[in-house]
Amino acid sequence: MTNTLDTTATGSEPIEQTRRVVTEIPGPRSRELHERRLAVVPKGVSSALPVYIEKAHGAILVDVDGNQFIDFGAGIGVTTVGHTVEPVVQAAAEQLGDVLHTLFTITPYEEYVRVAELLAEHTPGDFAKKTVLVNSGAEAVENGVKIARKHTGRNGVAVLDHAYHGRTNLTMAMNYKASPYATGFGPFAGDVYRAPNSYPFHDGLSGADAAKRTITYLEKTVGAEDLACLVVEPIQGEGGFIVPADGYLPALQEWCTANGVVFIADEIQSGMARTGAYFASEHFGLVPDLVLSAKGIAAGLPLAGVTGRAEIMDAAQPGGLGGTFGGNPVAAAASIAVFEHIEQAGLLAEARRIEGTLKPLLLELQQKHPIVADVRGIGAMLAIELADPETHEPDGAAVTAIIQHAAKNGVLLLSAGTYANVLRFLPSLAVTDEQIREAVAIIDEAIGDHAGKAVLTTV
Ligand code: PLZ
Repeated sequence: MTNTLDTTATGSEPIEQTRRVVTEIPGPRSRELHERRLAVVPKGVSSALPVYIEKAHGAILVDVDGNQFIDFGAGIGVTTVGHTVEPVVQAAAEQLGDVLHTLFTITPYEEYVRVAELLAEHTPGDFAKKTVLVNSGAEAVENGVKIARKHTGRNGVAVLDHAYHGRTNLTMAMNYKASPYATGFGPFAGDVYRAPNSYPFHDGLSGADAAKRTITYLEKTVGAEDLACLVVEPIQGEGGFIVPADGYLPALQEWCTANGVVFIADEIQSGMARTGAYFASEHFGLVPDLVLSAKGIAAGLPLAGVTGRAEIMDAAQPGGLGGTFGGNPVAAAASIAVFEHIEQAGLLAEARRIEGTLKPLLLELQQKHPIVADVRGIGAMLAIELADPETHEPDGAAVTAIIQHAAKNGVLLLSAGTYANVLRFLPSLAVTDEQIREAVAIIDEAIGDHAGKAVLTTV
């Protein structure tokens, strides 16, 4: 099913939706650009695959050497609707010519209001909701915490093991992993408490038992009366696409509600159609007090939001929330088009199609290669964990080998997990079944090679 998607809005040549490797990876032009970059961009900003991208469309990235990659990363879950999808490009282009910026807190505009209406409509819960728009996921987390503190008059922020919430000062303190996100960057924000999570593959606990462990920990080490909020990712993203055991999240939400703790769902990676629902909270029957969204809500333009119960959102004093670029008109116009495109193109069903094709293939890989120790995820947010099948000792080297092999063969894959031993799949919803099958065949080959080498080195 090779197709060529329309790129009329960009005026560029259509990009054939196939992988094509025409040079070594990275190619000569990428290597040249990389040299220039090393002179002017600090080491702290690294790149997983230093091939320099010139164009993208649908599920395909085209680099400066003419190589085409099937993109299983979507910019870490941002171009969920596909790269440069025509109605989104069109909406942003039109907005560019109308008005680029006024600052909503000086002179407002309709696009911001419309995005707030759409988020109110599509986040779980049938009650009055309000939204503040900001620029990035971390900024949404920061604002969610600000609002929860103001509403409750409490300071404590609870997070879970293996969480990831961003790179700002407060969010560095909320992440599980110190390196590379926080090492050497202290002092860190106080009043952040990290509790055990539910990680079925490793803890083997039922949802009820895992929730009991989390709640007991928070009650003993902080006390509910000092907690403003509990921030959870319904499916943990950077932590390794960890799907909690059944009943875990509802039990946490119930405890929050009973104790006046604001329950915040960080849906920055799991949200916006990726899992076959607008927000992953729906799969667990959650109705969060606040939902944090970013990444996929504007298909690549910088936009993020905090959406929640009107009475909580209104706790902040006039002038207490804002920022120069938050809810920028072009990003907001793109976001409106994203919502419309999800409906018109039936993208929730596409996420389910992707699960229907990819998950059985991953389960086959597990049958064939014992190192594929766990297969998990929902919709187009799937992962395999590579570990010793008996001891569950993580095998990050296997993930690195697979990613390198895939890149050389025109498939962009990303790792995840506290031990970098999770291979995550978060393609755009434009990825075809054929592209999925090609990618899995390449992974299969890479695991075989890696396992072969592992055997040779131990002989
Ligand atoms: N919350 C759940 O996944 C961003 C990080 C990329 P920003 N995850 C990708 C990197 O290495 O910086 C993320 C997330 C969850 C918050 C964030 C933060 O979102 O838009 O990157 O600030």
